[in-house]
Amino acid sequence: MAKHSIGLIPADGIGPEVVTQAVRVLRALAKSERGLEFSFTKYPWGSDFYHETGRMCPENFLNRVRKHDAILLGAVGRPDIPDHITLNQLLLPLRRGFDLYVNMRPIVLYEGLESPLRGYEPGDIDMLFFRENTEGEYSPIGGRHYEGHPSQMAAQITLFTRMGCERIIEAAFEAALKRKKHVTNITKSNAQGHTLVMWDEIFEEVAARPRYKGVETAKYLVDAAALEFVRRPEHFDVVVSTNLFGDILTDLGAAIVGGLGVAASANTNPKGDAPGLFEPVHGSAPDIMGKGIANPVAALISAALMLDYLGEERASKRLDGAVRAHLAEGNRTADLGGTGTTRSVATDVIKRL
Ligand code: GGG
Repeated sequence: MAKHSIGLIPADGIGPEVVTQAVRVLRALAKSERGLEFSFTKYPWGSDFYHETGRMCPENFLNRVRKHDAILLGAVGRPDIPDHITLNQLLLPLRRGFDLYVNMRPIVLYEGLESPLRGYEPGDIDMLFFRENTEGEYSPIGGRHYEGHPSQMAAQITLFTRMGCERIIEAAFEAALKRKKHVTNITKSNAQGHTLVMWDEIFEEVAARPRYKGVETAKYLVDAAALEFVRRPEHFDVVVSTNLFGDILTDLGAAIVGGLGVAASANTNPKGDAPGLFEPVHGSAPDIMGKGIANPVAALISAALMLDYLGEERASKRLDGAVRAHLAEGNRTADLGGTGTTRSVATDVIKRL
């Protein structure tokens, strides 16, 4: 137990609303958990900051937040600023700047929630997705040429390194050792015969290590994987994929377990010392911003992942349990069929801690 320094980047849209409630819940948890303490520092970065300064965050932003033990982020994006600016000036540089190569996203059909898939009961869908988070299709390498002219062109290099592939695949296998000893590899190596064939080869190499003896593997092309996520999601446990495929498949994963309101994520570097970054998978949802009805559950589960990362296993389990109890019995927000508000959901979770 220690005092944990948490950087808050609530950012845009419903981000500040869900982060405010997550902080309320964390403070309540600290009050009832002996020795658990937090200090929170809020950073006013995001789209308002962009309108004031021309940038989503200051140039030295990584140094400003490096001192924290972890960072809790809300959501990034606003309709009056192009999405490629908001994302490429804040969230992606944070992930890359701190080399947070693991984007771990649980996909769980919680008690009380209904899957749009027929015949699935709570617990039937329970995956842990490992999305590569620093390179691949999101590599910021490329440019535009003759912009605005009929002959204009654009190129964006999809860069995969041996180190990048190996370390995310290793992270997936390490998780599999603690779960059902099963890893599914998802690529598109029939079409992308250079990069993703290399990825597949590295997957096979890692799978063959004595340490992972007994871990079963499966392999899908991303199109077939999308089909199988809908047809038989129970066949997936630990899943590993590339940056872009992982981004898309985890939204599909969220859809089959109740929506983005419950989709949490952890961006970490298990081999480094930079702070982990925890964020709901959802975006800024400008259509419901300011109405007080955003679902804070994804932010709360992200906070539980953060506690686990900080070594606060007991507190993490308590928070996770309280959120699960809320989903099973409480008045959920409208996206999950209830009439609860962002604040009332957090209050209910606090009562159940
Ligand atoms: N909650 C973080 C957020 O705003 N995500 C929106 C988004 O577009 N994310 C893209 C990504 O995760 O790569």
